[in-house]
Amino acid sequence: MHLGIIGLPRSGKTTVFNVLTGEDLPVGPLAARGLYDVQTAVVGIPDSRLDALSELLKPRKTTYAKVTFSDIGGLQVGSGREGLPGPLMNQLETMDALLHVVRVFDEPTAPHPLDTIDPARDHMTLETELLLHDMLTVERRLQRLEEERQKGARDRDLIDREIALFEHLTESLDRERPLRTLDLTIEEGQMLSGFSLLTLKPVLVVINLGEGEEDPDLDISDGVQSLSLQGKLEMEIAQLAADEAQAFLAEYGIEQPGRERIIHSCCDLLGFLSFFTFNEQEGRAWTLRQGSSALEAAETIHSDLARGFIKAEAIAWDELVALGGLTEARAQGKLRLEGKDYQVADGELIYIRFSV
Ligand SMILES: Nc1nc2c(ncn2[C@@H]2O[C@H](COP(=O)(O)OP(=O)(O)OP(=O)(O)O)[C@@H](O)[C@H]2O)c(=O)[nH]1
Ligand SMILES: [Mg+2]
Repeated sequence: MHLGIIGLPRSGKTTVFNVLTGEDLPVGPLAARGLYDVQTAVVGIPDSRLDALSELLKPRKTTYAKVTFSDIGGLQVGSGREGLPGPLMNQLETMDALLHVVRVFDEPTAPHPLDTIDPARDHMTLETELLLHDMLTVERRLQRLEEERQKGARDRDLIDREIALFEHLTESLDRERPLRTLDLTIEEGQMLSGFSLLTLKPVLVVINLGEGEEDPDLDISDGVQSLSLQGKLEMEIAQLAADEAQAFLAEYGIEQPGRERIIHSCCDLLGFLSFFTFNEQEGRAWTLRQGSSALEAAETIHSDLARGFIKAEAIAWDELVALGGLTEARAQGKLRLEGKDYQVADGELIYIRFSV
């Protein structure tokens, strides 16, 4: 899972990156290294269910599932109209989803690029740049397809179907509707996969509040989810030792760190679930697309497990904790035996039986 942090200049992208990763990248005016500077870090996904299982089963080590974040600077007013520069485009197109940071905080030492604080406007501004980028892409593709049709270059039917699809995209973009709001079929999604259409990507809007500031309750629709956090404050807390951080969070009345809220929202947004594996050495969490089978879970762990798959043993994490251990679960026949088509549920502990 790879998530790109985007936003207008000085919206707090690097601040949010630091919140998510616990890194200490410089923020503010001294931070700019170059327009298309990208910073990347891999972070463990906090999971209290895995913690509870490790507490019970006591493996030598516990390994969290991973998510990758990139701080992608360089988008600004006019980016989409002018066509995004190659290096920026290359970064954006590899992301599974985008975290769009929208500024609410006021900070005289970091002037807003549009002079005033207006989160709804900022959100639309960046979204419009992405829409313009997609319009250019779609227009170019349609021209190409028309040429191909005249030349009779490819299967006529295929060309006609692609033209119909791209015309459908044009209609949506003309109405300023991001492509993620369209109900595309799997086949249509596949036809579009090579085109780096940015408004097709899932988006989580992160509203960056100043300390003690109220959530402005933005009316953001267009298939987008949002959450708010006090970026600078949470960045400072994220850089403290765990027990100190805990104390500060309590003092500021923050129930759950922004890091956890954002990561969990991203998992939901992308339709990922977690399952767990345990042996004496290691307890480990893995992410998997919702609806995946036991065989796909095995594949995620190791291709050998998928190749030699026999059965999967499965139990919900909380059921195991309530039973008090694996021996108890086995004795009471609570480890279910499932075949390769079994749909893995969120929070299950899975043992793959295999032979290669
Ligand atoms: N008061 C306050 N200042 C903030 C907050 N978040 C960010 N800032 C400040 O705003 C400035 C810009 O923050 P950055 O995180 O560097 O923003 P950015 O989007 O990465 O900026 P560029 O990479 O230059 O586009 C810095 O001076 C931050 O300290 C906040 O929640 N409150
Ligand atoms: Mg930055």
